Amino acid sequence: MTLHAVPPEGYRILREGDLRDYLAGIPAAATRLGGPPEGWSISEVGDGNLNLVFIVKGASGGLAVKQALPYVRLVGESWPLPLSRSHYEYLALTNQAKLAADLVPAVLHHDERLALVAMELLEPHIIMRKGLVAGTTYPAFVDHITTFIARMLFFSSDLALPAAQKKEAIAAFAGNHALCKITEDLIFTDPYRVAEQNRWTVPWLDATAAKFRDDLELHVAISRLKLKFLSSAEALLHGDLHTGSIMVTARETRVIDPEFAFYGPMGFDIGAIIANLLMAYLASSGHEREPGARRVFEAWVLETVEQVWGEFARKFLELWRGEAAGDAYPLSLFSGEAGAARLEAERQAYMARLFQDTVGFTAAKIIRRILGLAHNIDFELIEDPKMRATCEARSLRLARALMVDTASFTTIGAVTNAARTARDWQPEF
Ligand code: SR1
Ligand code: MG
Repeated sequence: MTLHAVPPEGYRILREGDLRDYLAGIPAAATRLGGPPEGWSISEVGDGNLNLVFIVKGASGGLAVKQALPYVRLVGESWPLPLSRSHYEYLALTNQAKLAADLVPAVLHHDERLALVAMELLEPHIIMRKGLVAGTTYPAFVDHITTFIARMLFFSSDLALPAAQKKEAIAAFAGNHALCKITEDLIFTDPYRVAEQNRWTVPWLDATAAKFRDDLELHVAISRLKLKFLSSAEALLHGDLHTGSIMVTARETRVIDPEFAFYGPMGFDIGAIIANLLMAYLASSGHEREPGARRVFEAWVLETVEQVWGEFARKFLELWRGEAAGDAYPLSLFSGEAGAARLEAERQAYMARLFQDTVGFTAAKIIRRILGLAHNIDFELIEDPKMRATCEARSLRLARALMVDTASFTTIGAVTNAARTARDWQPEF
């Protein structure tokens, strides 16, 4: 198999008519859609930063078709990006389906040459970020997302896999470095220096952005996190696990879009979820119609943050106690009652270290959305720019504390308390 940095022979950007003819020739797709191809409705609905996404509906069912473009959609052809990301997305989806089938979309078809994946159409699911902006709560989310991350991270780690298998798995995703490079630049570097693509809510955040570019404590902290991201191949990550990569209903949760998948530090995925919930919380006052109207939603978000860490840690530890088959922590070194007790203490110490990583990555994921290139609708849809800047400034204040004083946050309750304090803070603009 060849992975292409430039469009290969046979690649073309699909238009709606092309896609109809193409899908008509794929039995699994044509059967799922049903009826004559002329009757299928096809619309391009992609609002993400990188790809085309088509919704196709036929007489008996629907499909979501994702095609990678040879460049970054958000920026245009001046920023080329390998089509091979579609291969890694397919590989990750296949992997996730083995470990958490109910929590990812089912793949019907993959075409390496067209960099295309056809999946089940998730209906009536919506992008979770949109639901959070509207103030909707999702009672099943904690259970689903913590099952997903606990299983994905545990079963791809050295706690579960023999060393040779783990190394083969790292190698299988190692070619996805162009996507990692986006993260290395946009999350771990650009927000802390002058970079052409940075943007923020002007003029209110000008001074804060300048301070962040001069803040050596912050630069040390983000550099340590970047090194961890570059060098710690702990587990197979989703790699972009924000609330725009999660589709929900009141009862269901599906994780989509794993094109940034690679072997990296576990705290990066957990931090992504927590960061995006904290931003939903701190953006919420910018969406309220009258003061206090979203208090119930906000309380739910913070409770969810606490439960995401708590339930993840519980499920991950349960897997470690019951399903460890990897080469890490050989049981022969922990025999007898004393050995078992010492190993259990070590598990708790491991989780404490993972929590510290999670707090740091949480901060990094917040800062990039406010001072970097790619922003999110949690803040962007706040109409009054000064109000938006207020919510963003509160988030930056929280994120700086989480990143620089990470060691003082030893519990998730300390993080949510700091978020509450940040919400009450009034920046002086
Ligand atoms: C240029 S891509 C910008 C962002 O979009 C993706 O969703 C990732 O978060 C990436 O950093
Ligand atoms: Mg995406």
